[in-house]
Amino acid sequence: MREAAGGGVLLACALLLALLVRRIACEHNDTQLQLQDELFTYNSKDSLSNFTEFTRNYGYYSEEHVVITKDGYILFLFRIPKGKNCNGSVKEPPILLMHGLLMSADSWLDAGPSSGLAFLLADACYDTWVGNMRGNYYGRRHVNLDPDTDSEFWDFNTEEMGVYDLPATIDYVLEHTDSNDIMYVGFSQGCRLLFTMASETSGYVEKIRIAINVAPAVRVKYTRSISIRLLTQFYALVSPILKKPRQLEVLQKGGLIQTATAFVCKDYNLASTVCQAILAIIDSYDPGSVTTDTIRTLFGHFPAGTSAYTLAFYGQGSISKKFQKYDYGLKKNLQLYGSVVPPLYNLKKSTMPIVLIYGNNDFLVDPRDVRWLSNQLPNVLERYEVSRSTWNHLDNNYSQFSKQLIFPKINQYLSKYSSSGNIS
Ligand SMILES: *[C@@H]1O[C@H](CO)[C@@H](O)[C@H](O)[C@H]1NC(C)=O
Ligand SMILES: *[C@@H]1O[C@H](CO)[C@@H](O)[C@H](O)[C@H]1NC(C)=O
Ligand SMILES: *[C@@H]1O[C@H](CO)[C@@H](O)[C@H](O)[C@H]1NC(C)=O
Ligand SMILES: CC(=O)N[C@H]1CO[C@H](CO)[C@@H](O)[C@@H]1O
Repeated sequence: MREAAGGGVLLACALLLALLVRRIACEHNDTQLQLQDELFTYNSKDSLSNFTEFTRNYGYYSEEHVVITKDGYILFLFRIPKGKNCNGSVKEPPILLMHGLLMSADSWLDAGPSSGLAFLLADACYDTWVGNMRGNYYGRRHVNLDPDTDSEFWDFNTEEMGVYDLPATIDYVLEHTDSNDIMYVGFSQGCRLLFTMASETSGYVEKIRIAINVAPAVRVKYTRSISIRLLTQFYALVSPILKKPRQLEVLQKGGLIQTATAFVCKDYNLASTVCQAILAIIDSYDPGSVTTDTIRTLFGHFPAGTSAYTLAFYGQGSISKKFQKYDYGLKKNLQLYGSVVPPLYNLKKSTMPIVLIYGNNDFLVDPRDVRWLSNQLPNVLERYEVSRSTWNHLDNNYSQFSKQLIFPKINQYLSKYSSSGNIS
């Protein structure tokens, strides 16, 4: 059984890498592209409801807002002003949720009304805003760049998300709610952006009353997931030679991983073994936590797309073992930073109250990196380890936001830092 799973892992891994390499190598081959496009269309039919449809399907009222960043990116921002099961008055200040790498606002709904964190928070009477970063399917527009034809659109990594997208989103929420600050809940990359923003901008730390960081992907020195190391380091290596928009946009919805998954599961008759294995190679294995049906759901919203440079940035981080700025190579580093080596981000500037939540068995965000982060930050209220020994990173999709394990801890701090508003 173990060996079969091991074989599946290798097969899946080889397939994903082969497809990735082939995609880049065959970019000029029109026949190849047409073939891929057919596969994409096939998968797109299976894609799930968008945020608005999802919430409304379950009887929740939600709103669609549009944020435009200083550098012209157009991002959808969603809001559930008050949950279906909220009896009392809406609390203040508003909450902003920020998704992880290759995810979107939908990841906060995927587990459904009984465990999706956006639903749980809205039902606990928080004014819940759910953001999106440039590059995913809700952030794939620009005032004058076309993501399909302009390579420049994809010229970003998490630095730009932290410097432009997050501040624009926060300012939008503050303006529309007439608040002075927000409460922030980030998952994985969502936390990285928060610390990037604090380091690289001024005036925003004061706008965060408290920040809850779930599985923060900040320093990634100890990331144990071999597939993620391979994938991100592969992009760190090839990113300088990528030029076309189709090469620079990676892992988009209806894209490569989804195609590969459907392909493997359908044609090799190994659905449960291999699909489970794909999850297991991305993360550690948490038996019984994610069912085959759940896997199909998960791959409907994930991956949601980003830029090659964003993946490359994580690859650089796992090589440099530091939380530092993007490495553009000697010449451009000197120009941009005035030094050959990219400077470190300044975590000491994140002076807002911080809670860190992490899993012991997380192969993407290792507990050792979370402990290191905790020691760098000046204002950590609590570092909380989820009490399930096999808890991993992708449990976060479905299990992490579950009522019993994560929500009570998040709600404990949010309710302490909020007050009952006068809107009923
Ligand atoms: C393009 O791809 C097709 C299908 O895979 C293949 O038969 C053909 O030889 C390729 N052409 C070139 C120029 O690589
Ligand atoms: C979500 O779907 C609805 C109905 O199909 C559509 O009107 C709306 O524009 C979509 N929203 C987004 C953000 O894609
Ligand atoms: C709302 O009221 C119902 C029925 O009175 C109760 O069961 C539920 O726990 C209440 N919810 C909250 C969030 O207070
Ligand atoms: C949709 C889905 O698969 N939800 C899962 C979320 O996590 C809980 C707890 O592990 C599962 O029971 C649900 O099935």
